[in-house]
Amino acid sequence: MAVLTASGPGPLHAGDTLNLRTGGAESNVAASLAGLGHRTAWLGRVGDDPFGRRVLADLTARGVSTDAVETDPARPTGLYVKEPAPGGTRPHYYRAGSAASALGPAPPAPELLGAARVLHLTGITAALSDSCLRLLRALLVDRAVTGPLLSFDVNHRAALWQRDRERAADTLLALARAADLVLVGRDEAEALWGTACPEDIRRLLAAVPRVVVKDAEIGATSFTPEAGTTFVPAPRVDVVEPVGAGDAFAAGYLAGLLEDRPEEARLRLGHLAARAALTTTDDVPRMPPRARIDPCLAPDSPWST
Ligand code: KDG
Repeated sequence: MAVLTASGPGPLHAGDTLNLRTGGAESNVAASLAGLGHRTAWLGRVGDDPFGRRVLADLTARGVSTDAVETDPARPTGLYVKEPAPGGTRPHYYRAGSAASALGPAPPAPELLGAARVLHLTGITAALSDSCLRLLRALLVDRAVTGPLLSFDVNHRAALWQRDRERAADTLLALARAADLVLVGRDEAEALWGTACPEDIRRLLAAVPRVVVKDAEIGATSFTPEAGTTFVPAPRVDVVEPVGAGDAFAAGYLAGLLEDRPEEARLRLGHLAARAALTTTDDVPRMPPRARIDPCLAPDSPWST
């Protein structure tokens, strides 16, 4: 989707200038993973319009394959506007009836996934339309594609669920429980399911083999079959804007997983990628070069080189 970000502080109605960028949780993850040196593709839909062309150009420039993206001549590219708000930003969505909302319900053809090792999905897509939700159910619950590890970031966006917390909670829990890897914020687990303790969240997700619970500036806890429980505190960072940090964390963690690194290094890579996102108003940060971050992946190593 396209993102318009106010270029200064203060409410949108009082401003003059908006910066045009690209956002959207799944494509953010793909772009950051590409920035960390991995081969990625985004399977999405855009309109045949300037915003759609910009999204495709930005993702291509970041090294993400957009070969499988569909351009819809009849629907516009999804758009959201970020308004500065106390303690963060307030999103204004213009995506009802967007090209992306017409994704699904049929799963992607197997050849589009090729030999992908990870398929990353998020709860945002589930909230976009009935066909999107059916697509996510087909992929996660019915396992319509076999091969890739199914990674699911809960990514609860209350505004996209018309603030119907109960529907969001039930739907997102059922999807999460069907995934191979779940990433979830402690705050969103509390808001959705009334469960804030990482061990309780892990129990709630029942049979999911890999669970990562993120707790903002405190740190992240993972539960995996190989390493059991692993906690890595977050590095200190002067936050410019939090939007996109969760996606960057997911990209870092997935990079560590794809590189078969020890669990602590996966979480560290997640934190380092998230730190890059926290220091920019863009939803997708530029990833620091691997030569700078790889020395920080060993246990107890400093967070900067
Ligand atoms: O995680 C960042 C995303 O939330 C942002 O880029 C846009 O997908 C988006 C959304 O719906 O909020």
